[in-house]
Amino acid sequence: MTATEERPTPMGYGPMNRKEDARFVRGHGNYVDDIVLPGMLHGAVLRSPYAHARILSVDTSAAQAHPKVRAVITGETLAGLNLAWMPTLSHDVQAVLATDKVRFQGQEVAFVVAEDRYSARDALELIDVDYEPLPPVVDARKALDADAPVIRDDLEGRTDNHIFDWETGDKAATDDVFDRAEVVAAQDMLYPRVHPAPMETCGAVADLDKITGKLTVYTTTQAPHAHRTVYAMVAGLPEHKIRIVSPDIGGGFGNKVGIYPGYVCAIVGSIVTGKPVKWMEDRSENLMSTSFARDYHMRGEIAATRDGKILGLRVKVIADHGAFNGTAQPTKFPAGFFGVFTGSYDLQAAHCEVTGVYTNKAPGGVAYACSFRITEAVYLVERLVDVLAYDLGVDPAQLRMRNLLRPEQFPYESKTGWEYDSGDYPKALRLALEQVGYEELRVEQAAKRDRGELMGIGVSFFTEAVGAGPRKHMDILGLGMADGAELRVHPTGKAVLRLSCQTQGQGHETTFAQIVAEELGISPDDIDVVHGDTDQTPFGLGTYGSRSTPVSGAATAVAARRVRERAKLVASAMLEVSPDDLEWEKGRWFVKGDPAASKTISEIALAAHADLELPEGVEGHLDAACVYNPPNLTYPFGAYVCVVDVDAETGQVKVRKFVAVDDCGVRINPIIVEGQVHGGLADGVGMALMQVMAFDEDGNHLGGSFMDYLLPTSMECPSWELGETVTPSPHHPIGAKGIGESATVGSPAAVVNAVVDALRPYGVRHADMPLTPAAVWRAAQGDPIRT
Ligand code: MCN
Ligand code: CUM
Repeated sequence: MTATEERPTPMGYGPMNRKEDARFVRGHGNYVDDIVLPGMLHGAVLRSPYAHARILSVDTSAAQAHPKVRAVITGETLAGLNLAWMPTLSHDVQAVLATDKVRFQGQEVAFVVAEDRYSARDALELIDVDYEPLPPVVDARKALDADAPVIRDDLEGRTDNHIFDWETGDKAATDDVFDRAEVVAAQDMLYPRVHPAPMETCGAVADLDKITGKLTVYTTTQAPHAHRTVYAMVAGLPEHKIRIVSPDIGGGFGNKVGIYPGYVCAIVGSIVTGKPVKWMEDRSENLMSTSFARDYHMRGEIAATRDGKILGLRVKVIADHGAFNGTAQPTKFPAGFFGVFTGSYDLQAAHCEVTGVYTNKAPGGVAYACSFRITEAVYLVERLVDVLAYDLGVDPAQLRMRNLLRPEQFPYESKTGWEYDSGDYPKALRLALEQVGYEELRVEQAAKRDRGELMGIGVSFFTEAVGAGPRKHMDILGLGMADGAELRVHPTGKAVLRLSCQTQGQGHETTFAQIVAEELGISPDDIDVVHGDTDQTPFGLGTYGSRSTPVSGAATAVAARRVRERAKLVASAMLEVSPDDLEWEKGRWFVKGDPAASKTISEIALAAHADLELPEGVEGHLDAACVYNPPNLTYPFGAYVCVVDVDAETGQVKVRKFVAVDDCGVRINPIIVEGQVHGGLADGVGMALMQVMAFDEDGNHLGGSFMDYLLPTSMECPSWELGETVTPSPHHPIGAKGIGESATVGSPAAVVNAVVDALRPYGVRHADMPLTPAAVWRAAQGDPIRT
């Protein structure tokens, strides 16, 4: 299926070209940097050249004297307004502009507002900051050493770099399983620091209207309502005086969940100058200072019987959170949803401990299509299963097949307390193995090994957990994770749907219209989806953790069903029969046994606004709304197989073939689902083979451009081969599960497993990402762990 084919609009689910593409492919997208307001000024951020240094003085006089500069804001200015520090999404604080120390290279130190962007940048050079360099903490594994410099001496009583200890599972039961196990395999592994690198960098245009007192912020955000509430709480402004608009933001990938200092500076800049202020970071600023992902140092152990029955998992993690704990995840989950590390397997016991530490690096950790750290969890367990297969000398696909949860075990409560809603795992794995031609590939591999050629086959199986989440378990900064949808049906039968979630490229304008179409029989072309503007949409926590379909999609379906029920009452008045005598068929209510006696949804919509005598208690109009509080997460899953060829001389890896079988329950729009999977698979190849945010021992950031931090292109990607199974979610109104992060979560392990499999003739059992040619070559020399 290709997205460019001409095709009719389906009246509901099915392949449909994206409505938003009409403007995107014509260059008519409206990104934050496209916003131009009358009299708008431009801001630029001065950043720290040091990873760790005391600020002795900041002299802004020369910058202030620049003829085009309108304001220079420092940490001291902000401290006067009580805005030098802001709360993070993880109940820590982060410096907006540094006052006492800088704590990572690229940290925000001062903000210049000028008449144009160039002058703002030029004036940064005129600011004189006197720094006293301090020794930095770069290696998370040394952050808790007794002699490690204390990064967060701003926090009262702080004498070390410890953030949190978190554990899950049953330690005693797990230790017992390990004590009794015939086989235990252990492996240290690093999921390196990587970056989501969306197409549009982060930025904001802030506009305070001094007459009305209303602040409008056009900004790159995945969660407009959450941002508004945070600004309201921090600035003490009432929410109705703040409007957050998130237009076509050019990709998010988790990079645009939190609030960055630059946004706050743009707002303060507008307050100080009385003019709109635009701040857009450049690519280096984005890579150096905004939410990174992963950075988990993991030690995993897997216990099994000699004949390959997996019994237990034991895990210890050091989590590098950077200089401020700015990770975006539900409050009770300091390690995100890493607790699903037991993966897709039936085992007896599991236990995990995660210790979070501060280092002199940018804050973040939860981004890049991670489903709140399920990327790390899946990578860990899928590498461990392969390590176990290696030690036992068995086929990794068969080992998985033997241990996968069976369909009759669902709903399944995992050993760490997650209730998997539905699945048929063996079916998905069987399909993937058939589709890729697994047996034949193993024969080909054996023949190649005989000839000294390196070919590898990597399998991964993943269970995702998306759609956060039940309000009683999940909140962000105390805000429960429910989302609203409002559906208004106009008199002519066209509709407008207002959503709290926010698309960043996932095609919500199309798929959410399709949900309404499926429920009401109004063409998706006639349904306008409005999102990304707090003045126009109901409250909700936004788009991340692939929660839009599981939460807002459910809200949409429920609201549409409420419209349908209202329509039924109006139709009964129109047809002069009891509502009980009516039956629904997509697009119309008809009289049972007399299908010709019917009213279409648009006839009903008109009547609902007309002078028809309505039954007692029926108000007229067909509008309805829903606030959806999900009863559980949804659990998409999938089976991936990757085939690589490795050049023994150069260490270069070529991904030759990749089969991905995904199950996201009912698919609303298969083209969009496939597009999401394609993107995620490319992410996986990127992380497995090319990407890392590296630092030198002084904490200098070594990945500040796309020359150093590599994005995968079509050259590195094979022609993806997709398959599907459909296991509806039993608790979701339309049986859909999320898909936005599945492939990013599931694919890195498949690629790494394939490369390690290729290197088997060298006795390689594990090698850390990214498997660059140099790393592959080193692994073949017996040096597999990146240090
Ligand atoms: N969909 C569908 N049928 C399903 C499930 C989903 O047709 N059974 C459709 C949805 O309706 C939606 C899309 O697939 O149009 C993705 O849906 P969903 O899985 O609900 O994910 P979200 O919309 O919440 O998107 C968030 C997710 C995340 S968290 C990251 S990170 C990521 C991802 O989406 N960022 C992206 N994919 C991205 N794709 C693009 N182009 N840009 C990003 O920034
Ligand atoms: Cu973890 S990236 Mo997405 O959840 O926005």
